[in-house]
Amino acid sequence: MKFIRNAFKKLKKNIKNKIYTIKKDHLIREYFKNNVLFVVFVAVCVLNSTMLRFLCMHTVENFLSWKAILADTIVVSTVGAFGYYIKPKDRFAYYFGFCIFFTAICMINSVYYTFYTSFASISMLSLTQYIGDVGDAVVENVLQLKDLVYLIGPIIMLVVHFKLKKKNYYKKVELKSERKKKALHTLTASAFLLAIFLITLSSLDISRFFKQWNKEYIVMRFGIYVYQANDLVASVQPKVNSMFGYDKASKEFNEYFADAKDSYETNEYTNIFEGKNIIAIHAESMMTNVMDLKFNDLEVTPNLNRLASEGMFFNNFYSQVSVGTSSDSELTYNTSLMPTKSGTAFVSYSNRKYIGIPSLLNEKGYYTFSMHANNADFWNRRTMHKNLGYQRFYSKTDYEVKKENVIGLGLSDKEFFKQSIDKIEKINAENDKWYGLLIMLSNHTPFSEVDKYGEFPVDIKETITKEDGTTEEVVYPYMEGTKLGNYFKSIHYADSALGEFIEGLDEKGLLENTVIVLYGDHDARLPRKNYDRLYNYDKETDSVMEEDNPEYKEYDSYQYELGRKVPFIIWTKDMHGTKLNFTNSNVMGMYDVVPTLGNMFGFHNKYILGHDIFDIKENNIVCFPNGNWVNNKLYYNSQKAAYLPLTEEEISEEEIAQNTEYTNKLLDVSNNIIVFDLLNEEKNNKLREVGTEK
Ligand code: GP9
Ligand code: MN
Repeated sequence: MKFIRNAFKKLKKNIKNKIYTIKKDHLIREYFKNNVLFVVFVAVCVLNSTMLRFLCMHTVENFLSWKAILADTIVVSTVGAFGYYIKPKDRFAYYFGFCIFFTAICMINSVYYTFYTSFASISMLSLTQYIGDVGDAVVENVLQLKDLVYLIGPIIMLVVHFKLKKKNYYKKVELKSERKKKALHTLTASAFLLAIFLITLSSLDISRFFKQWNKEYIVMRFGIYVYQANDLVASVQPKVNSMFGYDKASKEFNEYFADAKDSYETNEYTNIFEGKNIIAIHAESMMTNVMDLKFNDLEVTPNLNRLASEGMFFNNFYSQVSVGTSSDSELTYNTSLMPTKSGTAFVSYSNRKYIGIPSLLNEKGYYTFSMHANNADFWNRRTMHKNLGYQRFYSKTDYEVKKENVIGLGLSDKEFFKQSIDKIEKINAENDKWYGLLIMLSNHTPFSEVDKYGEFPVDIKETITKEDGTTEEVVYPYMEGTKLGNYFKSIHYADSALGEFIEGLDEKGLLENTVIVLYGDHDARLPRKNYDRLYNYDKETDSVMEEDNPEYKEYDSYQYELGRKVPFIIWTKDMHGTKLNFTNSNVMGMYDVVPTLGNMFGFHNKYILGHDIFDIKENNIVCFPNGNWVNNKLYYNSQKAAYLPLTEEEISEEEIAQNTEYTNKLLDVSNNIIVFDLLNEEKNNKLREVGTEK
């Protein structure tokens, strides 16, 4: 009896489900029937953008990226919703127009990606030479089937259109209120999808979206249409910024540099390296405080330490980066200008005039080049390196990148240096004097590929003698398994790559007439709490000491800021033991590099913000993009309007106020130089002429 009742219940449930499904199917079918144009429009545009991603980026992450599909759907359906305001007879033109527009975006990016392994940017179209390049590229590439595949979207739309026409679909009468209702319903649905999309965004997604340089990531997470809109805003922003305040900016600029001289003050380092080749090493996330560290008596950075002890070592040197990290570091190193207040100079202001070290060396007959085995468009380097004066930029496509040689973002530093030596050897054979910047990559956050860094335990090993006279080795985990510990392993790897590079250069005789210049580009960007365990490890309990422990060393926000120093080293093979072999402890910033090196190599730039360290000596000041500053006497925090004294010396309030004012002025002038393109004499002369005509 019970069995029959159950069977009956089951049957009833099945019928109910069936009816519900039929109803649902019916509803969906009805919706499709009435909105076929909109549905096909959304489907083909989303399909195109999905195809673009799949054909360009062959990573699992990309294939699984439903967020991009969602974002594309939101964009296209929002655009599509407005189509409902149009009468049915004219609606096709609207959808077809936008379909062509979205298809064009996909096709342009598809072509661009083939050539540059990156996605297109509207801002670059303003550079005429870029249009030339892309123009050629399009012509050469036009026959590639994969770029034409997107035409399938408009073709499908046309087929659907003719079918609908036959069925008199466009003759349907739709009341205005009905059309409005449809539009609003569709917009509501898009808004609902948008809410879901926003909830799922991670902080990394958001930060990369605003920083805008990691184009592949943005396309992978936000889809090509959002990427292109974001890119449009980024391209327009600098124009808006530079529309107002030119006169004031230009006046302040002229006042600021009114007394600037056409040559540096001479000192004992003037022209000491004139005519020598230069290899500058941009050491990713290399920090000075690591140089003092040892684990089980082994130095974390033995090679860096050797260079520092044999050459000129500036151990109180700061990088002055903002959100543009590596690129900001390159900007300041090359031009002595500070990062911009909004956006980044490399991405948002790449069409401004810059006076870079390479262009100054070009004038002196040097051949100049840069090398970085990453995608050339990262941080917009392809454009900016040319702008700074590098005659040749060797990027990822110039290197052989085998899968087994990849660490983190790309080719491992060891392999990068190895392959670079061959290129430098050739350059050396073909050129009289040369200057190259080599940008390292492996020691990059999140420092998680520990198995690739090689053996370097960051634990504490102790040998204990027991009562019976036998010995035993005890291991305390210490920094093992921590983020900072992994950073030490990573930096140890980078250091050993550096060692191999120097050795390799020497073997080829490339160090004979060459000066090595090395700078850390910025700190490891690890939160302050990571340092607690390093300085306050209690091995007995394998934990961090309590703050009330008398041995507890507080690593406060000032210690953290001071700890962000990066190494700056100038080294030659034969410097050791000479009067050029010393450590300079005066505070120094990345913006002091141009004048300091300029004095040694004999190149000069009038529009610099830093000083020759051998000229300004202990009176130097390093300003940071956030308004903080540091000199030999104190570190000043502008947000808190508080400071940490660094010496016993009395400091007057007046002196602090003066330095703060100096910092603000310097940041303003620097920002104006970039935003208003004030180094572009031709442009400024024209503007001045227009001004006087008025
Ligand atoms: C990218 C590399 C890292 O090519 O230089 O940049 P970062 O994340 O350090 O700014
Ligand atoms: Mn960096």
